[in-house]
Amino acid sequence: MRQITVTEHLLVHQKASAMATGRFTRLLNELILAAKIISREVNKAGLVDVLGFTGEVNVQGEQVKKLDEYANRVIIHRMERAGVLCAMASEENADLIEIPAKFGQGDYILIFDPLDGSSNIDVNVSIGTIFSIYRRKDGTRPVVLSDVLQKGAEQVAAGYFIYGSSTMMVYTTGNGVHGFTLDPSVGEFLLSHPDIKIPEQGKIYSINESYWHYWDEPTKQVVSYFKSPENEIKRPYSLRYIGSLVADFHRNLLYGGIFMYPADSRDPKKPSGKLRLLCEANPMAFIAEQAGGMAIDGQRRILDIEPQELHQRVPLFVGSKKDVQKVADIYKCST
Ligand code: AHM
Ligand code: MG
Repeated sequence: MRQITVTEHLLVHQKASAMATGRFTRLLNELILAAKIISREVNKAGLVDVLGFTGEVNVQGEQVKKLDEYANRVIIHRMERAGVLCAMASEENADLIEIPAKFGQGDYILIFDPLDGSSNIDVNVSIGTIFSIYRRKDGTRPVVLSDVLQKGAEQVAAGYFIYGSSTMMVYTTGNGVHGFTLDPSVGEFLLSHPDIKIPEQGKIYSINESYWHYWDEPTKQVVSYFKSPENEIKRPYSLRYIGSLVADFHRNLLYGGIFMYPADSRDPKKPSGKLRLLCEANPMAFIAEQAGGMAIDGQRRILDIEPQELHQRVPLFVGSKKDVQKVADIYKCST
């Protein structure tokens, strides 16, 4: 059977777009190369001295793991030289990352989480890189923060790389969701999951249930619903939680189900939960909707939220349409 590489797939889709200039393909190709480099490093993580903490604390107040820092550096290094970006934002950097004038500028904005699920690095459990791409609205002046704070519905592309039992790339440009698996023997991502559709209703719920005592009543009701033998599917959903958003989301995308990271009262500084709107919730919401699923913060569609700051956190409920709708219904009844 003829194998379709991700580059071929991009070129075919680019031809179908009136705005195609080749610059977007260049952007994604550079990102793919960065991910291949990260994947190589993740795969040999136990062999070389890249595990463990660097001793630094990132902008979120979390310990920075060495591989996180490495992945962040690789992406910034490659992408700032691509000549197609006007700015970047990373989960690991407090401020916007400017593109030095000497490398040339373009109109695209790249937002990313270089290595998501980093608590799993040391124990050989799947982790990933998440990306979200926008186009700036005003190219007549240097880029400012408000150019980057666009709502998720404005994304031109989003996706993730998952470093699991194999390395995969899943992406959307608003034209369905497509998955590619890295064939290490040829070093190419090959189309393995064309036009992914998430089942309308799942059998899996994914949440860190140890925070039960920090949730409000509607959130407890939501989780009780999925555990109940009297729910719509007449049996308890299976609980599956890896603690890597990319891996939990990817499994639910293929099998059907719901991922939840609600608000909780553990830390008064993070009343909206843990996940970040720009680099985690928005890209996953775009992919979920393109696959026929849904993503909300409890009441609102994630993609309609107007961001106020770069590292804004948001409650996230994402996955199969009927399951996410159920959450919306429960929250609605309780307000
Ligand atoms: P990270 O970007 O620092 O790795 O944090 C995000 C991760 C997600 O991948 C995952 O869904 C969540 O944190 C798990 O958090 P918790 O340990 O509170 O369940
Ligand atoms: Mg993350």
